[in-house]
Amino acid sequence: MTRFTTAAGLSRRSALKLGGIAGMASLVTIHTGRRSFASAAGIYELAITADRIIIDGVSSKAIMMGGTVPAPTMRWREGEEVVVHATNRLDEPTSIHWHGLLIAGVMDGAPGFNGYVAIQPGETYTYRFRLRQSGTYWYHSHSALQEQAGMYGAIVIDPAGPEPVRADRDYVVVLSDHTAEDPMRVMSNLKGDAGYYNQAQRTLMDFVRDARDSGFNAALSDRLDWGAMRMDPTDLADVSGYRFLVNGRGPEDNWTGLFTPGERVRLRIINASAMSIFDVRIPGLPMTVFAADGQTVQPVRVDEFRFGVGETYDVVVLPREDRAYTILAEPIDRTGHARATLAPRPGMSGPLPEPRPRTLLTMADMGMGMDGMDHSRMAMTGDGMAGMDHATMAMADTTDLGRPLGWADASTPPGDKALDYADLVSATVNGDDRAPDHVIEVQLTGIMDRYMWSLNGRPFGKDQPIRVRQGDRIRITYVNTTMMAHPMHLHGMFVALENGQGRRMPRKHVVLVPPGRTMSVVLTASEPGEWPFHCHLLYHMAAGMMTRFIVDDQTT
Ligand SMILES: [Cu+2]
Repeated sequence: MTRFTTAAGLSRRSALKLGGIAGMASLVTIHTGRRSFASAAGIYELAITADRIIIDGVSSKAIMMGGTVPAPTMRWREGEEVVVHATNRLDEPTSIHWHGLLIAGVMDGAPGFNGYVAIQPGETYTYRFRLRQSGTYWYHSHSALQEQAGMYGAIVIDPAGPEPVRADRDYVVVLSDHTAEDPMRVMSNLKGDAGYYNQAQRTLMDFVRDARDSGFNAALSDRLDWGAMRMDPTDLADVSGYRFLVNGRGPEDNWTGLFTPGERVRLRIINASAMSIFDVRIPGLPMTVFAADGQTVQPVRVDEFRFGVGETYDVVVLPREDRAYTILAEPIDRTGHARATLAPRPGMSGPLPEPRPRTLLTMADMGMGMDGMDHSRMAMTGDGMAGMDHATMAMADTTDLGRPLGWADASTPPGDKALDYADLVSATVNGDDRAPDHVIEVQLTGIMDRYMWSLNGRPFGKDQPIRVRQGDRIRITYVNTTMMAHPMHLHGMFVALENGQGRRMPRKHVVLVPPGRTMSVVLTASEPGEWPFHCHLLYHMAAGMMTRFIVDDQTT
């Protein structure tokens, strides 16, 4: 019997070798005696267990699929039929959702939707589906807060035809956030006091400094505005105290992917965190993005990108030097970092850049900017600012305080290129280019201090499901009325992001909608069913930021 280590971190060659072993042997397994994960010719046995993991030398509780965090990488081939027997060894119901896969509703794995029922303790559920796509995806629990506790893993589907890019190495890079706290406890802390984890609240000293820099009235007015909305201008993320992981390893564990200088290295970067929006870069190594959410896009060379929970990017990098490079992912609230290394030999580590500053959100992030062109809160400070040149003030404010202003400001150095949604151009022409029959406005709503999150003001359970007919062409317009970004995820179908790319709009399963902004997507309602439609920030979804997207079957 062959020991199976998670394929996250295997070079393409080893993965291929492993695939060969899996093909010959009837079974590969880990955790001898426990059989948490086993596979034989397209049939997988996956046990869900409560266990402990060690991160940076510290042990904490976890919920696992297949005995590891992240769960074993599923390496499949387009066109293949896959069978997964998932056995619940927890003392609570569980589920596995195949994020981004185009499969029948009952196989999608979201309890309460499409006739799928959660897997009860001791039970086994058999998933069976044929793969009609290729690319990088992931899978995770859709029950309670189990995803936060470690129930996530990568899916790699090799195309039936040629790969979009050639690569000598192929690594999965699963980013996640880990808390030693019980996720249910985190939720109750948030419910009790939504600012519980906000350790960077603006203080009286900030006020005094603002008053010194921009005048007492301006500072006071700004302060009053924020107070009136009962929000805090640093609320970029609402849970902190996280340790950020790459392939289940902490920054000190330093997951390492090996390369030989001059090789082309493919990284399948997955944001599998519960709550963290990351800025990702590899200092000294530009990345060529060629797939977004598993879908091939025209190559775009970037120095960094920001991505929301649930999104994936495939990039290729060409490390030429005989040295270690650091893969760095900083959450936007800058409460830490995930770090991994690409190196020619094991045991190396690259330079670790200084942490970037935390940005200060602005009134524009509340959708109250002037003409949508000025990201500075100075533009909205009211009476004290009458008659002043707002643009000048904004500039002065930014440079004087030396602090990034506005959600979009990732502190990207001048001359560096950060990926923008507008850069994503589908490699193939969109199949359906009909104008939308219906426009559905979805307001992203919340009352931060009570930790109530909802869509169109209605939390899940009191929601008004969205109902369309199969074949309909739909535009969804997201209106984010909150000061947080929400990664919006529709199950069952891809949406095309209206990013100005005409018939080459990128197809996505998650769209990150910035605070205070409006964004739209179009889709063809091709898959009948009752699909979950929700914010992919786990605690937002749990608090009610979800609804049903019902596609009525027109064939019956
Ligand atoms: Cu949200």
